[in-house]
Amino acid sequence: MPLSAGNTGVVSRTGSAIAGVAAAAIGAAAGQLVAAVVNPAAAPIVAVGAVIVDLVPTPLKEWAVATLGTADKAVLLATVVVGVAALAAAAGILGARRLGIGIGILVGVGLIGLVAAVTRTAAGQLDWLPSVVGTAIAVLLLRLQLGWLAERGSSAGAGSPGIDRRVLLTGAAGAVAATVTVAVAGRPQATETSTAVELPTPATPAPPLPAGLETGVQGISPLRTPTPDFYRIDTALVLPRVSATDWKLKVDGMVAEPFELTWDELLALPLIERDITLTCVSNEIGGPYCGSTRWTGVLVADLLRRARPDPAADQVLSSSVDGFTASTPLAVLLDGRDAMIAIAMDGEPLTTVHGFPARLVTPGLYGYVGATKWLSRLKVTTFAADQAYWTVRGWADQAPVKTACRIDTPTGRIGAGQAVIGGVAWATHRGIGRVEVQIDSGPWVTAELGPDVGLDYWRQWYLPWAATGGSHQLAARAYDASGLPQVAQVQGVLPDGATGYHVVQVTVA
Ligand SMILES: Nc1nc2c(c(=O)[nH]1)N[C@H]1C(S)=C(S)[C@@H](COP(=O)(O)O)O[C@H]1N2
Ligand SMILES: [Mo]
Repeated sequence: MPLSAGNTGVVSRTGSAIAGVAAAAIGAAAGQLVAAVVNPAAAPIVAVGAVIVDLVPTPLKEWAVATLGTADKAVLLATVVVGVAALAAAAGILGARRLGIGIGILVGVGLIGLVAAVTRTAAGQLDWLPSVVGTAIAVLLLRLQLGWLAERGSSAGAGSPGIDRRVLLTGAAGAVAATVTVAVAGRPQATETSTAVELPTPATPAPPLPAGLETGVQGISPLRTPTPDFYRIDTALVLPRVSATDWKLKVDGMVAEPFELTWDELLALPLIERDITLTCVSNEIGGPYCGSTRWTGVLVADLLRRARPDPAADQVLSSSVDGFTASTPLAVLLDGRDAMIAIAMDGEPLTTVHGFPARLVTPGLYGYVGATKWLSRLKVTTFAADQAYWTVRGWADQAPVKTACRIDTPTGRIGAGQAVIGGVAWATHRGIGRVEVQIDSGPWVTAELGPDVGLDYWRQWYLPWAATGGSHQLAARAYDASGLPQVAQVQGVLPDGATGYHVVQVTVA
């Protein structure tokens, strides 16, 4: 069997392309398999995707979040897969003329995966292995198949060479490998529950949550967001797996007494339980990236006081095991609010997607400056010395949550007659004082507010409406507890959160 495909008769272009793609697909699947053992984040395709996540310019990223929502990760991975497939097809076609070129392309692709994997912040010692194994297998398979095609080409002479059956079989194997890989890599991770950990009873429990308006107002956001429905935003293509027993929190930087805490030491500290609304700065007016729940954890201020920050410090840079960082003003963490290292949501240990085993939650700040998941370190520092993941990418250093109001219901088409307009409003850490609704160009009418769960929690609201036939425009706006109205002027999410009123169109039949 000729090992070089050079200069041997007619070789089908389709066959060579299939050979290239099949070689890459099986190689990538092998890489994925090795990564499953070594480190899931080191799978070549995933690692390249992660590098792209870090490199995409902020406006493009914003566009992706706004248009694709949380499907942005799947679309990104699909794009990487299509890109690799195109290069692999080229490797097959060019490799049929000169094997070295085909091999060169595959090795180049493998190298990109390898560099992407080993340069991740949280890279492990063996993170090069999945790419190396995958590339080696892809190269061997390409050589083998191009050999088969050349054999067939030379025996067929100048006629139609057809495609060698062995290549078709390899192609089918490649298709299966790719399908299984994509299915396994893309399986929903959001529903996974964390490994069982015991949570002690909080030293200061929260009072029982009052009944929300959801029992009476259909379509309104429930007072407490069920954890499976809680929005998820992060840069992680593969969820960090942190075991509570291995977990450690380092508190250091500009402090007199740096220290480390283990999981057991954390749980031995006084635990607080608080109802807090968390919002993403990428939430457009009326958007879904806002959730409210009961958090259990340890006050960050307790830990900072123990470490004794240098008076010159003005920032706490929190880090995640996956390399994500957030910069929180030190003054905010020490001003008496309930910023905490949270270990539970709605009475249950954090789920993996929400940061198991421990994360930061800072009431009143958008998530990117105060809600680091899979938390591993609090470094006391200055804004002059350190920037965080999103602040180097154009987002603001100071990002208090803006007063906002969302209309949850009605939407689209409704029947004429008695209806209820309802939604939620938040001015986290300032509290909601009033919500007003405007129907068409009528006067602004004050809505009824739902139960008060505190300054850090959103407020449900509703207004009965006798809906008449035709098309109507509904608008809503909120005031914080001090009487300040939300900003009317329409502004996008960059650099510190969107403003403007939520306006919806409804058709009444
Ligand atoms: N490790 C890590 N933590 C993170 C992020 C991230 O990308 N990585 N994103 C932050 C952002 S932008 C938000 S809005 C919140 C969202 O928290 P959730 O996914 O639990 O709702 O997490 C924050 N913590
Ligand atoms: Mo966010």
